[in-house]
Amino acid sequence: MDGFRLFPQYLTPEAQTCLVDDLRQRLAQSPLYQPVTPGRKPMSVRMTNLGALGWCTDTTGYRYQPLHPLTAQPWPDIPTCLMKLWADLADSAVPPDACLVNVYGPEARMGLHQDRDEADFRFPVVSVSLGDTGIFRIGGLKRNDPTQSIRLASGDVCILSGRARLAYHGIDRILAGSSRIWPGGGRVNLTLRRAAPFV
Ligand code: MD6
Ligand code: FE
Repeated sequence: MDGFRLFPQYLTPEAQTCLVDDLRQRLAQSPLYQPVTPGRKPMSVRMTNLGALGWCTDTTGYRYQPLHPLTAQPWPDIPTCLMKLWADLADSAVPPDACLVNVYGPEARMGLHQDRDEADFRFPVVSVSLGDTGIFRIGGLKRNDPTQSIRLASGDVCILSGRARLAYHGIDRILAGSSRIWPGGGRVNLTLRRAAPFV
């Protein structure tokens, strides 16, 4: 689909290790938690955020908010290397203000969804994968459009922009044990976004 871009192995093994160390420090300040959907279902991924705004879900709905729901503290900063990655790849002079961190254990998955809680869909979503490979599925603008399946391995970056910005996508499953970079195993996905309007 037009506007979907994949950059396999964009991050070198050294850059991945550096980012993992960076994330572990930030996650110590901003703990992962298990979110629930507005339909009261616990999600199988654990989540936290970095940046001025974080994407949250609970029984009252989806939203971006400035504070961690459990600690009531501001989210940690987005690492410099991710700000640079956005500057290099996102084709946007406006910086991201939100980075959703999703952590997948061996049984975790993410249902087909659109990312549509941001103010302005002219800004892309940039995704960075670390750790175990995820089987990513991407379709079209309607839930029932045909989909294609793509493996996202550690160090891969993908972008949803333009016509693909509102494409349905999700993670069918994780190939547990396919990477050793995340301590204890698992998959980490970071999605950089511009959540607030740019005025
Ligand atoms: C994941 N990714 O890779 C889930 N969203 O774990 C996403 O939901 C996603 O990869 C927007 C843009 C790119 C993505
Ligand atoms: Fe998404």
